[in-house]
Amino acid sequence: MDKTLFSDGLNGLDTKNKDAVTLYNEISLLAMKCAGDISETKGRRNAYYLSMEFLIGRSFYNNLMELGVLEETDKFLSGKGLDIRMFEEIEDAALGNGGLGRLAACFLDSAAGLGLPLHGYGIRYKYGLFKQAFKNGFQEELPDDWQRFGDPWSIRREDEKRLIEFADMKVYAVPYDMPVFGKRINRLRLFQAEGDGEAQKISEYLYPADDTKEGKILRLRQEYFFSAAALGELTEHFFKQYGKRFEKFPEYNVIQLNDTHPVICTAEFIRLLTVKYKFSFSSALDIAKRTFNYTNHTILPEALECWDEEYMRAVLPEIADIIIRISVYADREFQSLGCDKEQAKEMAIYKGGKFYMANLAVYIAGKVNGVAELHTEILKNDLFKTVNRFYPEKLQNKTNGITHRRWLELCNKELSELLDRTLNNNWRGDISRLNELNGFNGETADAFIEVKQTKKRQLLNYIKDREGVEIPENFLVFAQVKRLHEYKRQLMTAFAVLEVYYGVKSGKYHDLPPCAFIFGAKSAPSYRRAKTIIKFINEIAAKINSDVQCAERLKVVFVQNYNVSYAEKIVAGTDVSLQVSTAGLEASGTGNMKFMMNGAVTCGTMDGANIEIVERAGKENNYIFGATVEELARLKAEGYSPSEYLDNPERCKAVESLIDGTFSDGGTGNFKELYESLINEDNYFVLYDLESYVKTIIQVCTDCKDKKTFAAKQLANVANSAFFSSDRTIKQYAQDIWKI
Ligand code: 26W
Repeated sequence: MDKTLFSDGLNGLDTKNKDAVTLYNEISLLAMKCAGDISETKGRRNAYYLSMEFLIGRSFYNNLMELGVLEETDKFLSGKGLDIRMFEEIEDAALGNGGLGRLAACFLDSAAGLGLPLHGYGIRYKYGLFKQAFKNGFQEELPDDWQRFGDPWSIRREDEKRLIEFADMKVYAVPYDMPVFGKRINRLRLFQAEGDGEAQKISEYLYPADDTKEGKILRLRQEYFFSAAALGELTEHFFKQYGKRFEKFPEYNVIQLNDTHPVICTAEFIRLLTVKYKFSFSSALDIAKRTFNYTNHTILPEALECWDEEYMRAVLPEIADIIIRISVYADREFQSLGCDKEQAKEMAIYKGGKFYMANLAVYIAGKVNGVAELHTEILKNDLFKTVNRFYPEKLQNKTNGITHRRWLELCNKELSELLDRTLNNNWRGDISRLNELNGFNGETADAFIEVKQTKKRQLLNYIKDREGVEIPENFLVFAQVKRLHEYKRQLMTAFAVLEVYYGVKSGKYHDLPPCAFIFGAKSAPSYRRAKTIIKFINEIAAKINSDVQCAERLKVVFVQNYNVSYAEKIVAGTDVSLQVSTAGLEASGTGNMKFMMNGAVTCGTMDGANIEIVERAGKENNYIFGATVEELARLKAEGYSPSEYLDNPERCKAVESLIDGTFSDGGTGNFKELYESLINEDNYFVLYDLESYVKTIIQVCTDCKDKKTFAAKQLANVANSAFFSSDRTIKQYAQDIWKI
């Protein structure tokens, strides 16, 4: 980074009567010019992260921070009477849905920060995840035209475009390079589809509505489009440098498949080696097995992809044939290992006219990892138990992490500066040194309380501006922010809040300190129950916030268009992080780690990474409740009848509020449908865990009255959060899987 060139350029900037967008582009382009090129990659092994989603968020502040010029830019602008926060109107690049996509972005940031060569390959969607607005409490989806203000942080590489062929169309994959700044500069290469009519649709929308045949086919095209483009260029670059000796390809390239979405590229790789470079099928297969690794992110059956052969043949007949050939090889291999028919069937890649992409991934991948200890145990003992039996060296854990640059240094400058003063060490360069905060003293706790109050004030002011809901800053702030899905149990929180509300009104919780519940979540457009839960929570918020009897006691707000930038404010200003998924269903969670690093205690179930968070920060510094995986297994075996758990009047009143006319679902009948799903199924054990959830919330409120003791709990979470930096995760991938 040529800082002199940047300073000269910055000070030479004429800011008079220029709007935020113009200044945004001028400063960003100046930074891009001064940053220099992608770091050298030749002559050594590079890792490549193939993902359908990269939830980058807003690049401006993060990139200027990484380039070491954020402070200077801030000062320059305020010197001109301008506020650097004016760029908050610039859209996030929301090229992802949630956890899996944000993890990919954190990984690229950490690899660059650590000076490791990890590059991303993905799709440059014209429209990212929809913008959410509420209308009468219902979610509305609006197009997210994230490039509206330009995209100064990408460079179009017209000369490197490549033709991707389907049976029924050809399309150009045009690369756009986003540099990833850190100790070295890595590259996120996103492909844009260009060609006639239908072709450019391939990169138009993230996650096309997959509840139609066209949607499914389009999704399949997307998966092949970007991953074939990636493999096309990686094999071509290798050939140019090392000729046909592709048995050496794995020495220079290691490829991580982020879930099953890019797994089709393993077949494309074999197609290239056999058709273009004339390798035998078996040697191409062998090289593939030494190149690819696979990360699983969910055990939910509906998220494990499988493709109808009919769909695959319609657009990629050669690939279909190759996958079938791989399946034959795999089956033969299973037999040679002594698998019985049943076991071979369980691992089969192609059966019954369907392609099981997770089985293809697990067969080809040298290493397969889960994303938290519990998740990996479930993979080993359940989802992939037969694979684990016959390929014991394949499965391993890599607990997720989050980049502490964005999720602490950038979003919480005040806490970062407190850590600078208190630790007086290079924690920013080596995050593991956060643990020297353990054994902190009283004055640190006081300073921390100060910082937490500042961040809460900023957050509540932001919410007041954006949502029109006023929350006094003496309120204890709970937050549950994540994708809306039944297994994450936002509905259980809604009932718990209602029980607290009824308890405040009845006087049962007369000495409860004032508390606020912040929700943030988007529902998939086609997910009816999730949208109903959003409406229900908005109804509850409207009722509680307008009840004068509770004005100084209880507030609820559902923030609109929750995204990465909103998350940066919420994780910093929140006291209590709600992580209440049904045990065994949240593979890891990563929001939980962001809250922990910013000094929130976790109120949660023993699920995903919550278990490791509590292990490291101490059970006594967090609030654990709810059934464990083992308990739920027993309950399922015995038989679970949800209505048995409506024995308590407040609980009953809270749940019945869905159908007793307390709230309106706009005449859709959705509240009744939701109620019946609870009474008859309750697949996520909401009614089972609700009692202990309410008890735990009350316990948190009781404890927070002793400010010092509560602050000590929060600080203990900060002090023990280094493990959850993605720097640690990336170091483990680099050592155990990528060998870079
Ligand atoms: C059907 C709901 C659903 C849809 C998509 C579940 C999962 C998905 C994705 C395929 C996978 C995903 O986003 N999983 C999330 O990945 C995060 C990063 O590893 C984890 O922290 C989350 O626990 C996991 O749900």
